[in-house]
Amino acid sequence: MKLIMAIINNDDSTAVADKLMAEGFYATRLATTGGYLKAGNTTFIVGIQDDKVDQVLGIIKENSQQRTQIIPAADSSFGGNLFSSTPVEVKVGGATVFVLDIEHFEKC
Ligand code: 2BA
Repeated sequence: MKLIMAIINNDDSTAVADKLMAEGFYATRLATTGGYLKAGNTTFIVGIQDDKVDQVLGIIKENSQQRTQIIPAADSSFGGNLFSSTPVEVKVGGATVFVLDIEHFEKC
């Protein structure tokens, strides 16, 4: 069994959740915050059998877009150490995905 942890842009999270539910997967959505931009994102945790990993990754990829985000000039609130005289462009996403082995699973 595997646990997929996928960090997804908030704007894509409803589409990802809807598709996961439609294809019969259980998923939990956590409201999370990126360490660098300090902006909200959504982390999905999905427990699945090994042979379903590709299907779930496909859903995440199909519904997560890469975006360009502009960080305003001289705004130290983004990343804490970022001081720039011109706005900085950062590419965010589609999704950041971790696939972990599950040692034990049960519902008690
Ligand atoms: P943030 O940490 O807010 O990062 C937003 C975007 O800023 C990143 O997009 C990346 O393009 C850039 N970025 C992040 N850290 C940077 C750094 N130290 N120097 C330069 N640029 C940096 P993504 O890579 O698509 O990441 C989107 C979100 O996924 C991240 O939001 C974070 O919440 C999560 N994430 C990404 N990689 C991770 C990792 N290795 N471990 C845990 N969370 C991760």
